[in-house]
Amino acid sequence: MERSLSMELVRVTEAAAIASAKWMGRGLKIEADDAATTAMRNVFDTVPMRGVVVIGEGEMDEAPMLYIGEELGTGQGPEVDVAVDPLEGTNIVAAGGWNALAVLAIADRGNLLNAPDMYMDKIAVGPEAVGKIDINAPVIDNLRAVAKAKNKDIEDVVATILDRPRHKDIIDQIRAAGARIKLINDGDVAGAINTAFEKTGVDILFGTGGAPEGVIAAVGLKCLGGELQGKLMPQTAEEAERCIKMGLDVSKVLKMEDLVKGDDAIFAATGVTDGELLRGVQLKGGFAESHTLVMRAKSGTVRFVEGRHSMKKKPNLVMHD
Ligand code: VTB
Ligand code: MG
Ligand code: MG
Repeated sequence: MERSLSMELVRVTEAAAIASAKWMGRGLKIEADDAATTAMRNVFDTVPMRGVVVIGEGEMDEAPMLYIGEELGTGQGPEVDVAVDPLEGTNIVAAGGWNALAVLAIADRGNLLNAPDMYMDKIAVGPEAVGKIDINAPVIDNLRAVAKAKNKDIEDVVATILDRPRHKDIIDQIRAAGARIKLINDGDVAGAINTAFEKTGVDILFGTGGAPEGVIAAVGLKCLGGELQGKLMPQTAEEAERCIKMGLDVSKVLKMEDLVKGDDAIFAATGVTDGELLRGVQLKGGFAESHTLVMRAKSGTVRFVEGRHSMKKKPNLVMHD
């Protein structure tokens, strides 16, 4: 995989973020999602790669673009698997909340887990606590492990978790252990990635979110030397059947190597709304500013790219109706 692909992929998430940011706070999550998806799709066509979507917006008959199996790129260059979430946090943008991202990940062909669109139980940490967590262990053991790895008291640890009734039990256990919590309304990709950055103040992610988001976050954490463990959580007999058909054993813990094989992988995320790690898109009139995190697992390079986009020269970036 060419390293110059990283910069090409920044252009992809930037376009998606800018297009969806104009919908911030307007209460229209479908419009925000469509804008991100269309913009992402358009820029992908200019990227020199032979990509196939393995995690996308749905099956061919349910999504007009970025569907699973869709080919992306110019048709020249490396053969890669592509995982996209053009707008990770449609509700966040609709409400003008925190941590919405335009995000994607690529890896050598065949190396990304083709995660079905269902729930995944997750636990994620940054590099200090790698090898010290276990999704099957009690919550308090994982909190203790992270505290020790980061040279903190358990009372100093901040766990992040989606604010959902299904998480009551985990939340109670975190509280009983004396650790602190950052409840998030949506966006557990950002939640997972944030655990690898000191400045976010987040140490560990717990809880059940989307399985596709789990794979994307795992690529990000691979680039950062962090760790995510997941367990597929089929909710219906049909979903359980789907796992069996795909050869996925739901009793098995999915480790980093199961989620993304090898280390030839790239992760890119542009902030749509402001977050602890990335600022959201700023629309300044004549130009837009974007903030992107782009990383390559092979080299371990982590870059923050600030973009300034001229609306005069590239009016298509933000199409006001
Ligand atoms: C999850 C989570 C995402 O939506 O998919 C969530 O992984 C949906 O969960 O980050 P619920 O069914 O509980 O609403 C996000 O938060 C945003 O796409
Ligand atoms: Mg999405
Ligand atoms: Mg999502």
